Amino acid sequence: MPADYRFSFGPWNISEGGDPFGPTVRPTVAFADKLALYKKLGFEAVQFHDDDAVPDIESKSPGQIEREAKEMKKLLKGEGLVCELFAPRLWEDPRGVDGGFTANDPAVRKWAIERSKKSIDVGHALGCNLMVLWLAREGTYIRESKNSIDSTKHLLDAVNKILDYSKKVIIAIEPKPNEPMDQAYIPTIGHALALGMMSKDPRRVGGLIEVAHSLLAGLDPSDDMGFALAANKLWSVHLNDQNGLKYDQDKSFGSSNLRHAWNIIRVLEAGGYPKSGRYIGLDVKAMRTQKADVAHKHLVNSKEIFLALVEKVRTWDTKFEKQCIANRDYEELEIGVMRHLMGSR
Ligand code: GLO
Ligand code: MG
Repeated sequence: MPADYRFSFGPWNISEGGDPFGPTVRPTVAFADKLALYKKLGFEAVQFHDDDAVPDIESKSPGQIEREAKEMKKLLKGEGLVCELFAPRLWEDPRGVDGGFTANDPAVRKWAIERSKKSIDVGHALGCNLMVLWLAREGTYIRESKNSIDSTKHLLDAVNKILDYSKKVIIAIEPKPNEPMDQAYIPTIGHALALGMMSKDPRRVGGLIEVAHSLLAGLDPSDDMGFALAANKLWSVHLNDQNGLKYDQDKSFGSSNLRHAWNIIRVLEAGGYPKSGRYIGLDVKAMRTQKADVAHKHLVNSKEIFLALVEKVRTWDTKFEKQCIANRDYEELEIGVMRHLMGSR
């Protein structure tokens, strides 16, 4: 088994199974019990929402936030874990109903930036500098409700204020084209990196690419990752899968698109991702049908598929590939890939 990748997931990936059409179907797993599962399942790092680390963060003073985050760091240490990244969960607060950074109400925009600063305090107390901005509600249900020029400027302003607040923080923007909004303002990695380039410190803004989000945008996730790797901006990934253009499914990695998954690993290997020390993050959901005692299989299964495909990439006959390319015989190349993946020859 290739040992040079490190894996992480977020506590929200062990969930109660509720969906928009039905209530929860599994009991809540206490945060401490989730932490205890990480190492057992073969994961080394935790992805945090700010209020995973400090519940009810809005009602707490800066001193209390820091104390609680430091307590969480001790818990992590006790489990032999680290914090990979942290994210401000703006989308659950009633004030963020129509977005935070791009809200029409200036008081809400101010709140979103203040909340992001609290997140940074939490992240730093957890010993982490990598902040993820998944811009959940920064978009529109109908185009007429906001102005895309102003919204882009508001997003830029937020990024700049975050960069000003901490000289240590680095931001990975996680693009997604839709859901919960009809249209998001930062739908692709191209938009995310362009926003970073417009910021006051482009060196500190990069991206996190989620497979399902690229697929929902009609793009190839491995090419998206290649684009970010070429710019040295792939700072984390959310591996999962998606069966076509529908709601965001967060299926186990490789379970719908094995060929996509193989190409993702090819590009991560070619781009030196394992050597960068960055994590392979998962963002996967258990099926709602899964019983509570086996509602973590999607995590280990995703990791198993990932590692099996690393093996496949590393045992791929690159001489054969070069020869096919030289002959411009892509039919031969394709059947070679399929045989290798199927183990049929
Ligand atoms: C939802 C996103 C979400 C984020 C997470 C980190 O579609 O993928 O899960 O990755 O909240 O900010
Ligand atoms: Mg994600």
